[in-house]
Amino acid sequence: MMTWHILGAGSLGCLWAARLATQKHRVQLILRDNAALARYQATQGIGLSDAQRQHTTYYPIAAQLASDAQPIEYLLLACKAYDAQTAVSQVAQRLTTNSVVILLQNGLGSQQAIQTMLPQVRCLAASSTEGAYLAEPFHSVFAGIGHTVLGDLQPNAQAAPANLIETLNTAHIPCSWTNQIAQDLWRKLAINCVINPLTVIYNCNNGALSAYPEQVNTLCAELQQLLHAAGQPTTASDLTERVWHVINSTAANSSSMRQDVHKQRRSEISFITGFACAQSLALECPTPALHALHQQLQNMLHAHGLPTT
Ligand code: NAD
Ligand code: KPL
Repeated sequence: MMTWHILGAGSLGCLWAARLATQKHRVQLILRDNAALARYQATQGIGLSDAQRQHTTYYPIAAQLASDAQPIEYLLLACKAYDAQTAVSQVAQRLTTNSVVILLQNGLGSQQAIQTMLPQVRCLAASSTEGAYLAEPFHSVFAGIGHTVLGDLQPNAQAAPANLIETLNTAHIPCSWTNQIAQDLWRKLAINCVINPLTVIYNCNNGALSAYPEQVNTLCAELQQLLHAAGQPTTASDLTERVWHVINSTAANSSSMRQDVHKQRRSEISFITGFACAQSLALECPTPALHALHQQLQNMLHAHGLPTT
């Protein structure tokens, strides 16, 4: 049995917590403050429902604060990218050289910042296609079956953690290991850089982007240059085809960024187009259409009264 700490009891944190608890692992939620702890203790525990919300199971998982003294063996960081560094710094003193930290954040930038903060700790980045949302606090709805790829942020750090991958699959968290997680993260980032902002700007589902082929193709061409400059030629080679595939295969979906805007929630823009624009400057690889898109997205977020970073 493993001991897991889950920092961020939102959609994905609850989804992972419930499945790990089912396998009798020792799971602890780490909540923000005493008020959150009191709100959680007034519930029946973590709720998990199927996509149709026909069945809900409650899991009486233990909860604590970041200030607890218990050392952390496996830490699942399940907060948004913009909260990740602060959240990790609150538990950093509880991590040891034997700890493993799994980073679920979307986009790029937060993972590297955390590995830099924790040079002695094994940090694994995750790229997940699972989908979940909160029906209410501490109650997650498992909306989309998917798969999670995990890999070391520090290249060739150690042997693949076969026991971890097996444990997660046994807990019905479908996942696999890669020695090249940067490739998966960059691919998802590039796809998100095209689809997410355009769906916000045109306020449309993913499939409706087929009405803007020139804009999509121009952005893909710039991102291909950026991927080459960033040492990701494999991801660059088929980016345009992949973007069109995602547009068509998720035609009826509303992108995560558009959902954030509709729900008046802060987006992860700084870790998507913001990160890509910063890389284009750092690598001296001009991406004018991407910069214009990022600026237009910021204007749009500002108009909605939302943070632009
Ligand atoms: P969420 O907003 O539902 O949950 C995040 C939780 O973290 C919130 O409850 C928040 O209060 C908590 N939190 C933040 N800072 C904290 C702190 N310092 N201490 C304690 N708790 C803290 O987010 P989510 O949808 O679960 O997404 C998490 C990450 O996973 C994001 O980067 C997202 O893009 C990515 N992701 C989500 C999905 C999905 O379907 N939800 C799918 C793939 C990737
Ligand atoms: O990952 C996505 C997101 O919405 O963030 C895409 C692939 C764009 C699917 O909607």
